Amino acid sequence: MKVSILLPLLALAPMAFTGCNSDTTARQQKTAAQNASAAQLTYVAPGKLDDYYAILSGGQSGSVFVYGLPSCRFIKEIPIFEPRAALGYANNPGSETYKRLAATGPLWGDTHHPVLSQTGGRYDGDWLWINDKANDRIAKIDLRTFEVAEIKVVPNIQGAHGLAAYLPSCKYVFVNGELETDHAGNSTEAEKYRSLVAFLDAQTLETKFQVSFVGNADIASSGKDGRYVFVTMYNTENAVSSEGMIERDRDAVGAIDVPLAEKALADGNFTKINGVPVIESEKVPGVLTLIPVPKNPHGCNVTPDGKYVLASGKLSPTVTIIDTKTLKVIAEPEVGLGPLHTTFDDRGNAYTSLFVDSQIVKWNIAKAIQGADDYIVDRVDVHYNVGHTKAAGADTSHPNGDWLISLNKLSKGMFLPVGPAMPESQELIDISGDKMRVVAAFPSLPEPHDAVMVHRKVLEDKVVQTHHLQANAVKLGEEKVVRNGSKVDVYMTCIRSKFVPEQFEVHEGDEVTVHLTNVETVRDMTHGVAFSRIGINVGVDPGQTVETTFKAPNPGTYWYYCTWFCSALHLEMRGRMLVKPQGAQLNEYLGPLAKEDKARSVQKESAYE
Ligand code: K7E
Ligand code: CUA
Ligand code: CA
Repeated sequence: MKVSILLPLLALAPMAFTGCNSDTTARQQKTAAQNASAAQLTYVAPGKLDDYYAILSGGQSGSVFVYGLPSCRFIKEIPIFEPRAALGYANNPGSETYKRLAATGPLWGDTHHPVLSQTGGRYDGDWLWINDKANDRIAKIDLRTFEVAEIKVVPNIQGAHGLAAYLPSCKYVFVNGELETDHAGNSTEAEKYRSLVAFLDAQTLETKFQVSFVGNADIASSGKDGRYVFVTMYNTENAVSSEGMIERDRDAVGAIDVPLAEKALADGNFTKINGVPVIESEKVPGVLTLIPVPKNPHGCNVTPDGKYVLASGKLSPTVTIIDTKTLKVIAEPEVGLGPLHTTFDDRGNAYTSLFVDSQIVKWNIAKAIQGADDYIVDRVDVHYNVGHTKAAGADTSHPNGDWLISLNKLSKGMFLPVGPAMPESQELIDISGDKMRVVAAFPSLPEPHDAVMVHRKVLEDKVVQTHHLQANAVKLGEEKVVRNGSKVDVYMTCIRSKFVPEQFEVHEGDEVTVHLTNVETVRDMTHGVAFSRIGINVGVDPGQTVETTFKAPNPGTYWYYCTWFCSALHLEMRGRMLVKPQGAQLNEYLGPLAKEDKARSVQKESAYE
């Protein structure tokens, strides 16, 4: 039966295609040529370095991801708000990283907006800030080491969302409270709800002051001249239901006059709430100007020249262009369905992500302001449902104008199926010509919201090869075991391929703190130490000192071993913690195993004969 149905179809098939055969071949050839040239653009030979660092927020992974562009190679995850045992980050209650994180809240976070420090309108490669929307924390990452340098809680706020650096000085980073509460009285009455924008010292992350108002603040962007910062507000209704939040036809962009807020602060024109000066917008006229824009705006982006702030319409197919000096709306060009975020090149063009259309639309800002018909320059399909989009250097006054990434919410069938949940998808788009061109797609862990792209040249000389030795570093030859009642401190070093001490003795139930310094002086020689059956692992980079504390378990032998494959003797890089019963006699640690001990610890050769 099958054969009789299939045969006529097969017979017809060649005929059906004869008519367009040459067309198909031409098209296939063209596609192949296009693919080959796209592949060439992203090809970075083994051993060669990418031009850009792309730093993607990790969303509910609580971290940030570093990729190399244009190769789209994954390079590093920087854990921030979530422990990562492999990297020895915040997974041991005795470690400094754990104590710092746990002191600020839960061991999980939701990172959205990576922000790079700038000097003179350019990225300077010093600091990266990122928010935790879920637990109202801001972290600062030192780009010399790509490690967390500081984490602080922002008081009074809930839903710490939009984050930006106050330009041009970068003396503050400011963060928007997206979720409204009665932060002054802690009541549950919605009529009393307000939101805040918090200004933090960019270095210490202490909250210096906050501006409070009715409504909410979503995405943030700074003017370039030290006057206003801008926030989009989608809930000017101050509603508590999604229907209520879309009641008004227009919501607002809020412009905060920072020098005026500083003056209010100096004049004592504020209320202190939980130790933070809070300036109520109603009491300081001009500190917050509301500029009406179509309902429920989302993205908020200041153009590289600082002249305009663009509010992406989200529920409106428009982007609102606002003059950053007069705070007047000067144009409202239509761009497509579901505009979320806008980014820039160095030639006066804006690129807006269209969530509903699954497109990036390129449009010319000057033409849109003039009301010219041809302000839309190009559109390109992305896969699928793009959130943020970001071009290289786009948050500075000097965008690079060559690459753009599209951070897509859904990947559907883009990658090998690995179950119902698919990875998030980023697409790399060449924006160097008139036409945009998608040249690559790469997956990532959930769920990058935003990204920053910084040229390699800004960072490559800043990144250190080894950690600078800290005051608490254990020096080679100064290893020791210090006992104080039931507290035992083990000062340990490691270098290929040995831990010193290679053994130490404790009593059952002792509180053991291991201070471990990696005394290597060459880059990349990371060691780790795992304590068998105790659930402890730490990673320790060259020059770094880490600490970990645990309770000594039941009597017995507990090996500790290196977890980073560091040399041919990596497996031999291990030592013993000898746990003895309470009250048992303990041998003092007298330095590396003496010759006689070593001899004793090795079986007689005859045993193998
Ligand atoms: Cu648009 Cu948190 Cu930046 Cu996500 S927000 S997309
Ligand atoms: Cu040290 Cu492996
Ligand atoms: Ca609204």
